[in-house]
Amino acid sequence: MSTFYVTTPIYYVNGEPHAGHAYTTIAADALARYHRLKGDEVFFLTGVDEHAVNVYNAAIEEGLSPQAYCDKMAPIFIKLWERLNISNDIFLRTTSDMHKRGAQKFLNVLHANGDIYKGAYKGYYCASCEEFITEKELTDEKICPIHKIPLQWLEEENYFFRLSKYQDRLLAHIHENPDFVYPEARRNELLNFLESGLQDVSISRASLSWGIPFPFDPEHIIYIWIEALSNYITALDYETEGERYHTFWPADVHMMAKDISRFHALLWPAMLMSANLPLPKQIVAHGWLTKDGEALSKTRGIFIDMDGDIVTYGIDAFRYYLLREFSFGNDGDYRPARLHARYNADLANDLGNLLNRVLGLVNKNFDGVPEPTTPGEFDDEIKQMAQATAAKLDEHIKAFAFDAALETIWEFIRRINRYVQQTQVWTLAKPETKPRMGTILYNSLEALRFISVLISPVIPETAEKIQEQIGLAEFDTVAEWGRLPVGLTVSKGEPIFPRVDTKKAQQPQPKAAAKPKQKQELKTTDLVSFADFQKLDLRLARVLAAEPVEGADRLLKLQVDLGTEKRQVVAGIAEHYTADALIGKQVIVVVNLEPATIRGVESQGMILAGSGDSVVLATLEKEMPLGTQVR
Ligand code: ME8
Repeated sequence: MSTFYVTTPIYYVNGEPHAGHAYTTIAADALARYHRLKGDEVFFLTGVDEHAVNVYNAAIEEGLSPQAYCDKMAPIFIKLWERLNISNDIFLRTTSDMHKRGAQKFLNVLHANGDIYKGAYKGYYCASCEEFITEKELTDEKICPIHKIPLQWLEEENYFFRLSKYQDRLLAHIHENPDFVYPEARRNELLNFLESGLQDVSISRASLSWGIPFPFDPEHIIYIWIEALSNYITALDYETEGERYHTFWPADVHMMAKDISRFHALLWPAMLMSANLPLPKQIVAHGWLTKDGEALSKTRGIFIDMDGDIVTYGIDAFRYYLLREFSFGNDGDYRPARLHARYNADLANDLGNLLNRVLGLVNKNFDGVPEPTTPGEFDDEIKQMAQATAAKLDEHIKAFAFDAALETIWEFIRRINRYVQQTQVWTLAKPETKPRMGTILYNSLEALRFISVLISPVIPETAEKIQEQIGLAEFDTVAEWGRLPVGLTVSKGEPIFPRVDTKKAQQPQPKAAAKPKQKQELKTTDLVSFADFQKLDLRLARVLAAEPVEGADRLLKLQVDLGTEKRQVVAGIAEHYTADALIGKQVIVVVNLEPATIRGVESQGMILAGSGDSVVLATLEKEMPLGTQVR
């Protein structure tokens, strides 16, 4: 049996997943389902990337520990994937022990093979890309070209990975394996980049504590990209090199958007070369899903109302629209009006009406699926077209052309509609033509069964509904003509895509009601020692000045006076306090927290507050001198 291992990126948990993440995950899901249909043994990975600086900062903004924040966010991704019918075999969290142990083992191997050394690094860093920006990309404003946020200047002693050593082997690999990077545009971009020369990359951070420690120097944590990329093998339990690892590595397809193809097509293969492991077979990068021409972004707050569209049109229509409308390698603008049009034309009209019409005729004239006793005009053509459609579909899926794949299936659907029309089957109920009528209806039902198999990777729920309605008790996954048993009782046929009228679709979606915050349970496990508690240095301070943080609705930048010194602190309280209302207040500050840069603004501490449905600042019952220690 062939195997097929497909992955999505593991997504940062610094915000909730949006339609861009859904797009990659649905495409990978369609691939995984397609390969299962073909009989391959499939392993489909998705998951979350938790040790990032942007995740740490988001946790601080919410006043949670990074781990507690990740524990809150990971289930949001899991729930969305369940809702979207994603058939992943694993949901990898990088805070899991399996991943941590695997990542450390991998680093040990690179070290043992002589590809890690110590050096000093200086440069501008984007906390959202988690990458140093090269001289070439740096603008005068020192703004990240992708996220449009201020870059941070970083200077520290780091470990480096000898990426430059692999330049020639990478070039050779990409030249010798034309399908390694898909599509061609990305491949050319990478070749250009490679030809301009690769530099070694810094792979450790000494200034951070949120991450996986270096196995041979616990003062440093592993740079997020090195750690994150290794997830593709740690998820197979690389640490113990068990059966799953031997069955599925190397991966068949790493899927992602073009933003991160360079990490996957250069850094990751070089790391694998260093470890003497086989390389993934294909790095597949799709374009950006945009809204009014701008890429969706958690960092920049550009979203699509995916939830509203799913409520109006259903999961399958949403999945169908994403894969049918956009050409995989190119950018595509998400337009609710196009989703509406495709829903009515392709799903409700072409497919839904065909099913209804055929079931109606069967119910009116026969007792279940009729026998195909009387071949006639068009029958052979239809049968041949069914097989040809399956073959073309295979070609398109191999080329990641989901739009062409669906168009091919829809040509067949429209052909069956024409067959019903051309044969005027509804006029054949007279005794002398009834056997022919039965044959045409059998062929139409068999075509619908055949279609349901072909569409099942993209719209699995619809595929099942179709087979249920034509009377099959169990889903038949085989795309071979003539498998539909005669005599099955067909259902009356509920519309599988009820019409959504234009007015309803155009109404603005009601905003989801704010979810009441869940009461946090008191923790009686994970106790901390008194000594640990004493490590916290809490001090009384007074707010001297406060102002909003540009581009962050929830944040305020405060200047506080601790008696002996003044500090700047960023607090996620702007929805509950105006800047003016804070000035002069006494507050309690955690003063020995690692500094963090939140939305480009440095925060040198954290303010304590009660946090539930609202947020209320903590203070002492009476005023005391600034700098007083709070215990
Ligand atoms: O980059 N259009 O995580 P991330 C299409 N943790 N796809 C989009 C998109 C858009 N507008 N926005 C996001 C990371 N995506 C790292 C990955 S992997 C070892 C580590 C999808 O949360 C797309 O797949 O920023 C893109 O590559 C990915 O989300 C980036 O997710």
